[in-house]
Amino acid sequence: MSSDGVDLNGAEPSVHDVVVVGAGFAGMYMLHKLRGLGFDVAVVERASGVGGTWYWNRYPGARCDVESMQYSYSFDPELEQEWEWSERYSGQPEILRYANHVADRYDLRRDIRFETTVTQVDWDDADNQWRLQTDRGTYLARFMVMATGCLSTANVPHFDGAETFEGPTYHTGRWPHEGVDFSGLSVGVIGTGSSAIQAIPVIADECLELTVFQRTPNYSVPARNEPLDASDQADWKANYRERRARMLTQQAAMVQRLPDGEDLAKEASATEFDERMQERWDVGGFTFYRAYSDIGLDAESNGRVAEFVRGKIAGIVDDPETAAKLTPHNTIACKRPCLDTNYYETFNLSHVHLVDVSETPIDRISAAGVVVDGQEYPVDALVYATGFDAMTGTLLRMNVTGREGARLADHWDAGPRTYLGLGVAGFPNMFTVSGPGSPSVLTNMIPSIEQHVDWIARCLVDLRERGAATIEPEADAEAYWVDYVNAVANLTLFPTCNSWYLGANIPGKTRVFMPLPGFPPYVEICEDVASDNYRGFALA
Ligand code: N01
Repeated sequence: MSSDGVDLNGAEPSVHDVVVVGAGFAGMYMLHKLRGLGFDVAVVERASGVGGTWYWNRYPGARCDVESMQYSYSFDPELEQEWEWSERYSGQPEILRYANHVADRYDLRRDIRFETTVTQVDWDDADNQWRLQTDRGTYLARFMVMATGCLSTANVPHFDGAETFEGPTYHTGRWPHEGVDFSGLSVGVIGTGSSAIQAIPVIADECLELTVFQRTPNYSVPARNEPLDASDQADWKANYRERRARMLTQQAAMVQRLPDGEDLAKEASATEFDERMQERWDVGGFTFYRAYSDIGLDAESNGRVAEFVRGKIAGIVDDPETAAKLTPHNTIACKRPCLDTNYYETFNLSHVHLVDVSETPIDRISAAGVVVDGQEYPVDALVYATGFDAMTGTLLRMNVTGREGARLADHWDAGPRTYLGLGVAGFPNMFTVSGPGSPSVLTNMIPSIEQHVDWIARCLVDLRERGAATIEPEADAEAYWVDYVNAVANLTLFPTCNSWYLGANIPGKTRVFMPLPGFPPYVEICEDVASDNYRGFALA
């Protein structure tokens, strides 16, 4: 775009009240909500379809760890009633079908520009509007909503020689749409996070040989996925309003199959502790981590739970040496907890091999495989299950500049700074859905998204009614919020190990705990801020 407003691509810029970046669950609901309130909204999306995370993450075994009846929109009771889920936890194809159903049902596609990548985003101080340059033209809008997801920029670590590998390589977060056939192949998987833990048993079923390169062993708890019982589904549907309301009172915005334990793990007798943990191991899912109130807070209690899982690994994995390699010794659940279907069991299969790269990192990738400690492990195909540049990666890659040309990348040089995870000082009229500093990835994402979208929509209506042109966080409010998020995180065990929550998986990324633990108090603060004349925001 030149200074006289002519689009350098030759076309007139597309002008809207609001431009939304991303057509995942956040962008779709934002569009629907704002459209209903009379705003002119355009959504830009780099993919060729809706669904965000579920559009990209098509790796074998991809499945949501949040139960289907809770991992769905609540904004329309008719939608809730008409959609049928088939399993306790939905697989990626079913969630993507749901996203497409929502897009069709609310006629969302007519305002989404697919296959459009944002390349530069600038605030125009003179006109009080955002200019988004994309590879397919320019957009002008007074407001901009970043619905770009928390885990949307793949992390592909650098390995010497990677370009010389002669077989195909895949990243779990950019899986080919046509699928991959591993039958008869020797496959290597790098990484043992949530994605790998889901993918490894499924790939192992299909391939000839599987070699897993593990840098840090991970705790995983059985998901216990199963077909969704029709009466369970009917029960949820009959009680959706009460259950949705209860979800919002939970730390992670989801209700568990068993009630949260209110007592302390370190005070439980050995028998009582084992019985309770075993019951939760058998029930499956995140309820395991809610057995006692102090698992995420107290090192001694956490250690007892970790030891319980270590015992399970020793019991499941036949070969003691492999079991020892698979056994983690760090804090349990300070990395994102994993759920699995036969993960540890998979290492009992004779064609599945585990290579520990914790002490001796991967040297390089050769034409024929992966080289560790001078030994080449031949593979025909290589899967990078190496995660994402979480929470900030996508936002920073869009080259956002705010007031007086200040760069978001500079403002976030020492870690992301936001107010409420919703806005950034010096970047007026820019909202981030599930931005750093909000509970986001520590919760069931869909209720978190709905809470943000509803808050932003209410804010835009309030601004319209008051005739205000801009809203932006005050620097003091932002500084207070950054300190608050750090203080809350430091009350927990989260900062005690290297996780992507801290940015520790990306070389050179500043180590700061990015999400805010605790959904209900956060929602209350957001409500309070809005009701108190958007306390901490400057309106002009
Ligand atoms: O990524 P990760 P993910 N050499 O960052 C390893 C969500 N999710 O895609 O631990 C060797 O967790 C790295 O090792 P280390 C969920 O929020 C949800 O699995 O850093 N290894 C680690 O083992 C999840 O947390 C669902 O030492 C290297 C792995 O790669 C998030 O997405 C399903 C390496 C990366 O694990 C990300 O999960 C899947 C290197 N140079 C994902 N670099 C559901 O809801 C990295 N690694 C179901």
